[in-house]
Amino acid sequence: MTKFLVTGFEPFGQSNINPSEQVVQRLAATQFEGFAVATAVLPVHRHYGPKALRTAVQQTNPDAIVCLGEAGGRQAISIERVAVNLLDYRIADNDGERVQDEPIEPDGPAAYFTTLPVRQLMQAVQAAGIPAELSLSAGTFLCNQVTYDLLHFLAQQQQNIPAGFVHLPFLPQQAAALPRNYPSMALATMETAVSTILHTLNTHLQAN
Ligand code: PCA
Repeated sequence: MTKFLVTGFEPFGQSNINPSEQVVQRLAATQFEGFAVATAVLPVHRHYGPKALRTAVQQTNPDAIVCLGEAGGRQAISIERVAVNLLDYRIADNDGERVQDEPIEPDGPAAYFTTLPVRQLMQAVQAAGIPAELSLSAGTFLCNQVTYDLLHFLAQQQQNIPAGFVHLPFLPQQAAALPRNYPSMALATMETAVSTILHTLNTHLQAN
C-alpha cells in the first residue's frame, strides 16, 4: 500500500491560523482507501523547518511527499514546479530571523524541479471543480526553502520518490480579517483538492 507523507506549516506572520496546518489535521483524521497518509506540521523556522521535514521523511519512509503551505493572495490551488537555492525572507520567521540574499546550499545547484507530475495533478484538481494552477516559484521564504532542502536531500540519498509543494490560498476567515480584499478558499474545498492530489498520485505511482 502506498504511503504518503503530507506536511503543512504552523501559523506565521500576522495570522494565528495556517490553512496548510488545518488541511493536514483533517487528513490525519481520515482513513483513505488504497493508501496511508503520514502527516507532520513544520515550524516556520530557518533551521527547524527543513530539519523537521527531513526527520519526518526518515521516520515515515514514504513513497511520495506532498508539502503544503499558505500563499496568501493566490487565487487557486497552486502547484509549484521549481525550488530555488535562495533565502530572501520577505518577513521574519517565527524566531524573528530574516535572512536576505543567501543560498540555501552554497554548493548546491541553482534550482531543483519538483518531481511530482504537476500538470496531471493540476488537471485532476480542476476536474474536481476546484481552481488550480501551476506556479513557477514558491517564493524565497520557508516554503521554497523546505522544498529545496527536501529535493537536495532526496538527490543526495539517491531516493527517487516523487516530492513537491502545493501552495494554498487564505481561508475565508483570514481574508475577512484583512484591510483589503484577498481571494480565499474554504477549508473543505482545499481538503478535497489535496485528497484529489493524493488519489491521482496514487494512480500515477501504481502505473509507473
Ligand atoms: N507559507 C510560507 C511559509 C509557511 C507557509 O505556510 C511560504 O510560502 O514560504
